[in-house]
Amino acid sequence: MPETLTHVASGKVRELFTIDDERLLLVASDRISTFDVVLPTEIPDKGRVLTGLSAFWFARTRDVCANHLLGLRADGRSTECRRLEMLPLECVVRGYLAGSGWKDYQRTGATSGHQLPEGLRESDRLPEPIFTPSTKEDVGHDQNISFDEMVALVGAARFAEAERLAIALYQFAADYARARGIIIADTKFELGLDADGTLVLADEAFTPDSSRFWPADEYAPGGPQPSFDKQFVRDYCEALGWDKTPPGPELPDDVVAGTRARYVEAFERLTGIGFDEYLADPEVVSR
Ligand code: Q0Z
Repeated sequence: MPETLTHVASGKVRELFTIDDERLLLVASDRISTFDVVLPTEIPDKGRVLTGLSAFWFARTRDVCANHLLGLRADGRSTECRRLEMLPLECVVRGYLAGSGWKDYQRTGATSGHQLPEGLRESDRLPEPIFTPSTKEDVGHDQNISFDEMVALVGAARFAEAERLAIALYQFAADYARARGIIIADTKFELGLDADGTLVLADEAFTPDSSRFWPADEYAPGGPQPSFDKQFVRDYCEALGWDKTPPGPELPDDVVAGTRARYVEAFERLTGIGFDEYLADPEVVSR
């Protein structure tokens, strides 16, 4: 009998449905965004790559932090997960100086209350990873928030626990990826509370959509780094002279094929599992 699911939320490239009171279905599409705009052309299998990678990390980090994953569906892009009470913040961890962290540092020498050493260059590795949570904004960019604002939102004990978990998760994934030629410069994820009040890793984890993935063999601090996954798309868009306002441009076949290959390469390098094996049986990443 076909299931009827209630749609509860749409992200730029994902959809969320209710299965029942306890369970949600998270579905990753093949849509791609660049410069914050979703493009009209899809990247085949992108949603499967991201779903498989997330499930892989959930399995590998389960001793670091509990997670929401109940199971993967045979389509490889749908995750059944526990419904949690989500914390009202995005957990961001930065191991390298990029994006808004770099912008803040140039202006103030600090980011989100973390005073940083002088003389750092764009994309430099930080002395240690830092927790720089942000608010969830319905429209526009998430806003960085101070320590005091965070504590007001979730309380001091929860904040401390979220920070400890977030740093431990990042350390694990960044070390793992670095040994496989990928720098995870920073990452964003969501934590929720289960009925027992335990903090649980939810949503997606350490995918190229939720993190900056850089090819380690091209790492050259002192400027921006190429994106492991989206560089062909960005280069194409820059060469077009598109003004980065919607609608975005259609992508030509070679850019689509090259980008798909980069996603599959990230999956295979990180998991050590062939992507065709994943397509045949998505649960291979969870074992
Ligand atoms: C995640 C999101 C969207 C995809 C709510 N396990 C959970 N329990 C309760 N809530 C969530 C989760 Cl993952 C939850 N999001 C973010 C929105 C598509 C993910 F539209 N929102």
